Amino acid sequence: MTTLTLVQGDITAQHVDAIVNAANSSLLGGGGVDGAIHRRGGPEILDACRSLRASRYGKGLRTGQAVATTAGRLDARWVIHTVGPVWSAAEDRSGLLASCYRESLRVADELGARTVAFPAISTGVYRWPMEDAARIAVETVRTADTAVEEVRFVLFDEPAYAAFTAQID
Ligand code: AR6
Repeated sequence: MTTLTLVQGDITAQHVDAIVNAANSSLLGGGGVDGAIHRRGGPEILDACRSLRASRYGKGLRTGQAVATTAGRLDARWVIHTVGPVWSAAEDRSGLLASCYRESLRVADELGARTVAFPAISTGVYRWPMEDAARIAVETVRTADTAVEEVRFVLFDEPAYAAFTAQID
């Protein structure tokens, strides 16, 4: 049984086995939660991402996929980088958003991570509406076949926290 917990705050301050990053396919950093993770985690994470680009991910990480690196100076053992879909009103990309959560948990299982913190993937720069993103996130984690014991959603602001709370209650 996986326990779902909700926290309002900064994901880079969490003490967990793995912190999930809402990255982009370049794996070379960006703004939002990605920028915060690299800033607080230090250059070791970017070095590891560059190595991945030079080896297995020459063309970048595809949307909906996930890959792990060191967590550098963060209070975690790993960062799991995943690439959320950009919101589209014209096309249903919810399968790709669900895949981010499922693939991140699959990678967490491979690593032996027991506690995993997720941000609200795709809800910032990628503009996914928060209520819908919260529904997909909670549904996917609830139905995932994983040995992870705690999934912690770390929501940056009150509207995000409220949207996730509405899905859990
Ligand atoms: N802790 C927790 N949540 C945060 C934090 C934080 N420190 N900072 C922001 N958020 P975003 P995306 C929330 O834009 O939409 C990057 O440039 C934020 O309020 O970080 O998946 C990447 O490199 C929002 O609810 O990720 C990509 O290019 C959520 O995290 C692109 O943005 C996700 O917002 C990915 O866009």
